[in-house]
Amino acid sequence: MRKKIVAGNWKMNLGFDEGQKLTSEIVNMLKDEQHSDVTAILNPPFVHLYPVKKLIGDTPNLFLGAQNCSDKASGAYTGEIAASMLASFGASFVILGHSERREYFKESNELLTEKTKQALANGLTPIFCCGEPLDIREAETHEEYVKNQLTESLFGFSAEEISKLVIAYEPIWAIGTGKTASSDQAQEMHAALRGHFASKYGQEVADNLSILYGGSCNPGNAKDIFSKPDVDGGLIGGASLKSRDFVDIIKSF
Ligand code: 3PY
Repeated sequence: MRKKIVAGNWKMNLGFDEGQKLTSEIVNMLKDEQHSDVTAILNPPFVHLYPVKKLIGDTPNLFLGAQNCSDKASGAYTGEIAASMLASFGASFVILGHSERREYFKESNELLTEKTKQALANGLTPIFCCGEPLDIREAETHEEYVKNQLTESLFGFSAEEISKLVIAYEPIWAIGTGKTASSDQAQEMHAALRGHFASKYGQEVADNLSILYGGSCNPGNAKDIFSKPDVDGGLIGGASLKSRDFVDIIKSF
């Protein structure tokens, strides 16, 4: 049985007090309200990691993640944060290859291989993002495009390493635009990507891989999207900044 996961990506939002308030509200709601066996993850900006971790405490099924890590282990790389540091501050997950990092910070498939190595070497679970821009979707070459992202970044890893990943499919045209892929479009891509992993690593590895959908996922559409057999949860942008919305999404399974 693969894990059901809802990960909140705060992106570059919230000051200290706002981050503390949001986390406390989520922790309290999750303690008070029954929710199923969903792994929930908060991925705040780096400066929030430690104080957010303190508030999460021993809340069942609630974990901490970062939004990025360095491709280097340590040393003279001003401004960078190493995967080992994230682990030592209590993170269990790290988002890698979000389309905003690919686009604005020119992160390549090759660089993302190195970041994935660092994350795995330090016991972090990468939430590895992939997804196509609008022109590729319109040209109907999205399946090949996204498979290629995965092949180039990940297919040098062993089956054991791949089993430690979480994949997030985020069509770029649905990120922060309010447009969502329909649940059928999401299912079609998730099934194709799972098939891609199966072709390289075998059906069992592919069947155990959690593949999340991301892109304007909200309490209104989560139930429909999560009902699809190959969708194992969501990577949530804007709606993860509102405690009620985020917890309602967790409860959408
Ligand atoms: C979005 O939903 O906008 C995201 O980018 C989630 O990572």
